[in-house]
Amino acid sequence: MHPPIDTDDLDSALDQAAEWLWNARRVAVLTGAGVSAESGLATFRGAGGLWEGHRIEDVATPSAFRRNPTLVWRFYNARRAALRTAQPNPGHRALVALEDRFAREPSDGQFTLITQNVDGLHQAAGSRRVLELHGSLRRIRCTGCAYKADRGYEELTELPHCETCGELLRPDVVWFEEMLPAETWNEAAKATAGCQCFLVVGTSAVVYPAAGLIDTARDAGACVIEINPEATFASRRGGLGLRGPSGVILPQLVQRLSNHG
Ligand code: BJW
Ligand code: ZN
Repeated sequence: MHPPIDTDDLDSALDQAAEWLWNARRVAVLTGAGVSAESGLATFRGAGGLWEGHRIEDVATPSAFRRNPTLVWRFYNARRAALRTAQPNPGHRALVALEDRFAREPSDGQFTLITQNVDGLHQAAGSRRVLELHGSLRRIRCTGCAYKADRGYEELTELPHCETCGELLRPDVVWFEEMLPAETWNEAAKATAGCQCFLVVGTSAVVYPAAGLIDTARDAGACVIEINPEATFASRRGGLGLRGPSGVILPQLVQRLSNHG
């Protein structure tokens, strides 16, 4: 692992990051809400992170849903409504360009995009291999039977119920205290342990087990690059910090990489 690099010099940090990527064949990326901030979507924590005065921990748990499903559905319906018009930003598109580059390596090349986001904007931008750790706002599922469906971002009733069994429907996302989808998690852990370069983009890195992937990458000897306007818990674990919005920094990084060599 590389010692922490505290640099104000974005230019040389970008050169270093491009050099690491140039030498890598297998790359994995972990994204969080910050990558969609420039698409107009709110992040969960920090300034503007509260929804109508509620912390995410108060609306994204099974107990919150049992206590007040109408409140929880209001939160999710508002976010689903915002996604009807939200568009991918240059950060999402730069990750597509990175995938194009690494996934087409003749041998052994691999690019894995691991996201904590449920907004589908990576796929909308054109990313092909996306591992959604925390589910998707497009999908709903029944709390009483096996019904599950992709309903896109169509408007649902205030408190939607299952047409088959009559029980409450819920968003197919992962709340606190719930397990992540096992197969997706295993794939993410495997890609992280096998990568040579790991990018951490737009996440506060406080939510586990996703944040633990940063340690997995570091322990496996990967170069870790964080892209975030702020220092985070990920920064404390060392690696290279590229300070700035991902919609600006990621395209610059891709540009450096194509100029390299
Ligand atoms: C920009 C930017 C720009 C802004 N460009 N960047 C101790 C150890 C291990 C685990 C635990 C523990 N204590 C408790 C736990 C368990 C818990 C947990 O981690 N809690 C912590 C908060 C302490 N984890 C769980 O419960 C998980 N399950 C689990 O562990 O199962 C086992 C278990 C079973 C039974 C009992 C207990 C455990 C599940 C976690 C599920 C998280 N779900 C959510 C909601 C998903 C649905 C939804 O979207 O509504 O996932 S919570 C929320 O946080 C959401 C996000 O994916 C996740 C992470 O947030 P993210 O993406 O990092 O966003 P922010 O807002 O925090 O940060 C944004 C960043 O962007 C900031 O850094 C900005 O600076 C930056 N930024 N503009 C780039 N333009
Ligand atoms: Zn049902």
